[in-house]
Amino acid sequence: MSEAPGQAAASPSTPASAPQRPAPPQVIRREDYCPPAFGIDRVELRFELDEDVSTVHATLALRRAPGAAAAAPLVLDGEGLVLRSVAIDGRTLGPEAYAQDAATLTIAAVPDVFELRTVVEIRPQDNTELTGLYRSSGNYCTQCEAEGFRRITFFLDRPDVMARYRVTLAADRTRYPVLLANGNRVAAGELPGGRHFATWDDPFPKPSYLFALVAGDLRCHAGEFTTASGRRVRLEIWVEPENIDRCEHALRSLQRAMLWDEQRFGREYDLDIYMIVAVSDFNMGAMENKGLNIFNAKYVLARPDTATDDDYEAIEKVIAHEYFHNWTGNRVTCRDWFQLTLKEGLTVFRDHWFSADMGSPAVTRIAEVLALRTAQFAEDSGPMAHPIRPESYVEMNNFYTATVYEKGSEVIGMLRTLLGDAGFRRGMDLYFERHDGQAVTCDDFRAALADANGRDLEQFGRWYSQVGTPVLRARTTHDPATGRFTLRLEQAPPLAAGAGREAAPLLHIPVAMGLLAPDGSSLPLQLVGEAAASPGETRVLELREQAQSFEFVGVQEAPAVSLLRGFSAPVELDYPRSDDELARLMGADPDAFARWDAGQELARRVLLRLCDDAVAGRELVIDERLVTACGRVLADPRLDGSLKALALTLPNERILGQHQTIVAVEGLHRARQFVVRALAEALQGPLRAIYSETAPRGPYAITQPEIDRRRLHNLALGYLAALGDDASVALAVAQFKDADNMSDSQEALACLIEVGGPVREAGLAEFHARWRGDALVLDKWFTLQAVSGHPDTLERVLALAHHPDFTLANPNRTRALLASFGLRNQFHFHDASGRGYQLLADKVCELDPHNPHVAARLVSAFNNWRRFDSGRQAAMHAQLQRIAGLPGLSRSTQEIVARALV
Ligand code: 0A1
Ligand code: ZN
Repeated sequence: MSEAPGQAAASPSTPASAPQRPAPPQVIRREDYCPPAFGIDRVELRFELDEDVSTVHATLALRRAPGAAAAAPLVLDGEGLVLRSVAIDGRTLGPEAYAQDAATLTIAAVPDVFELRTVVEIRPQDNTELTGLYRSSGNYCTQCEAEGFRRITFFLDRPDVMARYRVTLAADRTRYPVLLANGNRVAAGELPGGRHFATWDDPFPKPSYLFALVAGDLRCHAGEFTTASGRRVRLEIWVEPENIDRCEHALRSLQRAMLWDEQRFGREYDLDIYMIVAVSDFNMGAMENKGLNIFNAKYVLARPDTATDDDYEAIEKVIAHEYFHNWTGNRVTCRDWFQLTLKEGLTVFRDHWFSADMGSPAVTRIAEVLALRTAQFAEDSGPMAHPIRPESYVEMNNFYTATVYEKGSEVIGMLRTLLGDAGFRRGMDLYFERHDGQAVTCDDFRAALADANGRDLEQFGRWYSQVGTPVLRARTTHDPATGRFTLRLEQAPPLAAGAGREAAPLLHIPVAMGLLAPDGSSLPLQLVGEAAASPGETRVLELREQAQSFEFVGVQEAPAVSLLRGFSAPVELDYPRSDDELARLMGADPDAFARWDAGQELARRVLLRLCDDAVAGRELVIDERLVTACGRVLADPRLDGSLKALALTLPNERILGQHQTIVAVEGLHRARQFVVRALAEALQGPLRAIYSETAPRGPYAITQPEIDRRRLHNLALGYLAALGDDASVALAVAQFKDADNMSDSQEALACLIEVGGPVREAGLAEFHARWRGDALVLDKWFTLQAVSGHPDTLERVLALAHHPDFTLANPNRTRALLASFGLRNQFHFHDASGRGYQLLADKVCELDPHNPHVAARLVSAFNNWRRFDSGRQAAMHAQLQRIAGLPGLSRSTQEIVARALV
């Protein structure tokens, strides 16, 4: 995609029969589901790929579904297609036999069993929306989930229509030497006029959203995997020629994921070849097309000098996620799009488990919960709040959300907690046994888990309809005379207004907990009436009523309660405990997640109090307990570097804002900046010592101890640089100059940006000069500036939006600057002048006609506008109204804006 959307002439030359404008937005409801009237057994596609017009020949073997009305017409989905011919059983139909509108092709009279042939023309080079067939860096590629296949050919484009595909691609051999599609390659050869072809056959029936093709000038980094049953699978990572030296990590990640799925879930890969193609222009992270994954290059390419440790981890996770879809999504797919969490929640859950097994379970869990609290909790308390299985949508692409993915994964995690690892595995085995090759529902999944374990999961099923973040209230009483300790748990509806307070049915909530004695030791967990304590230091209480009391015996001294260990349920905890109790948990809880969480709660309290002080104009004074607690963490030999870095990273301003009725934008920023500086001053000695102790001792290595070391090293640098003294700034300058890897280089540059002045300008200029030709690294240059806390960030971002390297045509670049600014920089985006809002709205308006999916995601930055003061509310409201009034606004953006304005 070389054209900037602002200049692109996107409309294809359409003859009179082609649709001119899309149908008005229509709400699709879960309760209206009807099975398809026709099934498709086989699909044969032939693509003639050309620079101007590409032609798609489709042959579909159709049959009327049993029970469908005998006279029901055939209604196929199709958008933006120029229909050249349509034939049934070899006879070409005249225009009177069919009707085409903006979204469908209807053929009134069709036999029960027949062959349909259509020929359509499309113009992939003009496809800026990046769904359907489009071009990226001159290569052809596809993105069909959720409803992109209808932009390629007329079809029953819904996931419960599963068919076998045979696909032939024909294209110029010089420009497109590589021709790929799903399945196994069964033929290839030369064609006249310098063209060539390849035919691919996929033996597994699949829904159309899993269709993929790629044609281009690509290079392959290949490997192999031998399955548990001894089958050899060829693995191919396809990239643009200049990236061939950045594929090894992706390949190794894929091999690890394949082995893990065999070991954990007994699932083997089922084709002879597994291909991954990296493309530069992609709306999302990656796509699990059968045997031919298409990836945003960001989640494939890695070299030590270009990718950070976080990038390496993200690549491993996304590669695994797409691979795991082969069973959870492809072999067993969704009946309809309301069931999206059936494959996404479950596959995220599987990739989380994989990441925990590959690295540190505690670090992985903390990162997951942080992401959940930052993005999903915010979504759940705003206008886009929806259940993990939504009830309605206007544009399906708007429902690839943190709720469906991350909360969906938490719901599966609760099932694992309730059933135990062995029970969960039994349930998964039964799910695959029952439903392999089918398109099913979330209820089918839950039934398999319940049946395999003889468990009643009816009440648990309410999690699929529940909206908002439920509150778990905990209160305790202790009677030293009897040694009885009572924990009363109560569930309450979400705090957010409008999230269904009145009608909140009771949920089934697993609460993992433990008790700590004053000396920090774990207490036995024995309830009244039990013969003995439960094994281990953690037990899972099941809250099913509105309130339940759990009475523990043998508790002589008041314990500290460790609640929601491992974050056993996606709830907001309301448990007013003392700072001392938190400090005890922080120092001694055997559950590393709970230890971190206690520290975060302590820091949050301190920060919120300081925010109040800042707003009231009182002097800010650091709480010594926080300093002591942080000092202890730094000195704790039991904690690895990654855990220390996480523990010493203060809650971000967005999470803090969620704990205020009206977000105090300036107060939070001031408080957080103050605490960072105060901690840096108080802990200067240990921080300097740690910085030098953790200095690199050899060349870069991507091993866990090295990652841990770098994280602590960079955390120390971040604190020291906040002091702004010459010695600390010199450390950042030196690290930036000497770094042999992107983690150290990026962190040093981030510090220089905060420091500002000549060191910032020099660092930015050097980084830009070095990486201007590398899109993924240049994205980092934009992001680092967009998320900065430096006072002139807004001015910078406004200027960067006009930088020659900025373009809205590339989703990664758009996100690097604008989504980073709008969603991650609360202080500067919400600048009281409203200029941040103006910028974002301008860009949404500019982008919407070209890529409505990315525009809709950007506009979500305004979703929580009601949480801010009246001045900011008015400014955001005005921008939302301006966007809503834009003539021809896309269905995607319109849906988000309309919900925000309700
Ligand atoms: N199924 C993919 C996510 C995805 C969804 C839509 C896309 O394009 C509009 C692309 C990817 C996954 O979960 O990885
Ligand atoms: Zn997925």
